[in-house]
Amino acid sequence: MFKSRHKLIFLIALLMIVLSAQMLMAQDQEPIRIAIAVAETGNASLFGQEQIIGAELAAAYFNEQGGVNGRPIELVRQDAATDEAGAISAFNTLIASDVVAIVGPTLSQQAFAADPIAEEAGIPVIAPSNTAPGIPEVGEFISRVSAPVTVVAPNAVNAALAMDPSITDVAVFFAQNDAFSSSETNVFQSVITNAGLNLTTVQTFQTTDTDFTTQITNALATNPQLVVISGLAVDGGNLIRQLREFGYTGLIVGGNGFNTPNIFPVCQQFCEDLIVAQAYSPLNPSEINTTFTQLYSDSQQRTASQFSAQAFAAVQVIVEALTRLDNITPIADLDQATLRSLLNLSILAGGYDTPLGSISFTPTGEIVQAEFYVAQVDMNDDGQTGSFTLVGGE
Ligand code: 1QQ
Repeated sequence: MFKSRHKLIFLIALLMIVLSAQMLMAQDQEPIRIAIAVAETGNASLFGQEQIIGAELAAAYFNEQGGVNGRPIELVRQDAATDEAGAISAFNTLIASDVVAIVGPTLSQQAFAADPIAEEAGIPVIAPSNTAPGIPEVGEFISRVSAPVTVVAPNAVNAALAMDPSITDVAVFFAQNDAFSSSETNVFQSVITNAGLNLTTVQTFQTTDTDFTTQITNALATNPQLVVISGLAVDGGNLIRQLREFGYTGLIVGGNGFNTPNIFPVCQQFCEDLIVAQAYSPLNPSEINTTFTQLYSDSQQRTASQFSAQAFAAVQVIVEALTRLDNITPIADLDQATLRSLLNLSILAGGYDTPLGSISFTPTGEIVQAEFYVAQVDMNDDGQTGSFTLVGGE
């Protein structure tokens, strides 16, 4: 008895020494740098803030799990701002640095300008939120974890029609200076006309607009029972608020630009009942999503959201692809160009259990994802906070 207790204490002590030696080794090693180049300034920072949260939660979590075979990862933040110039400049800085891959930029409009530079330089880019058609096709090094509008957007209109089968007349609004909004509206419009509905008007605006009086007056003159909007968070949120202030009481479908709790303070109580299709649900019961939602709500005191989950998934894909590569070819032995290009192949070859569910990539870098959702906004009495409540899954 006495002997076996000593043995136990000895074994525990030994285990503690081994564990702390491993931790010291991991700390000693040069970190592997992964870039996150999203909108930290400008209007798209309403998305970018959520993306930074997701990426940082992933970096902390995977470091706790041992990083890449014991080597820690380090996130390198480079503000890609809200325009093309910001994304190009961030990408150029990162390409010239020692990062192995880039997660970014936030907007498709920026990606079409910056991704060709990364492609030319041979650095893997994982788009965390670019949903316009044609993004992975920019080149071999470009992939995405954000399912395209062609797959996601139809679910929102279908959910609205299921909620109110008497809808016949639909008005559409879209931001014409934004690549994502222009492609999403095409999807919305074909779903509407294919369903035999009457597309009463198509109103255009700019993502920099703040006053939508003309467009709203035009649209309301056609008596729509459903309004479908493709825009970004600030312009879109203001448009919704003004639609309600002008007396519109029918259903509103918003596109991917409304997929952040940061729209709540913009449209305030008028966000209520907004219908949005989502490529993520906090209710997904997988182990990694349970971990992610817990980490998110502990740090943010609110429910995890799509853009954070997608940024988390992007970092996770890179960490797991690096680990797989390292198991075959020690990455410490590779020069930068070889590492970046083998990492890209490893990214595309893998399957990943992420907060978005099980995902993989087509050879061109398009995400393969199984589960999509539709949510409706439920605002709290403060008119500033609220939540996306699931209305249907697919
Ligand atoms: C795109 C989008 C935006 C709404 C991302 C924030 O989907 O630009 O592709």
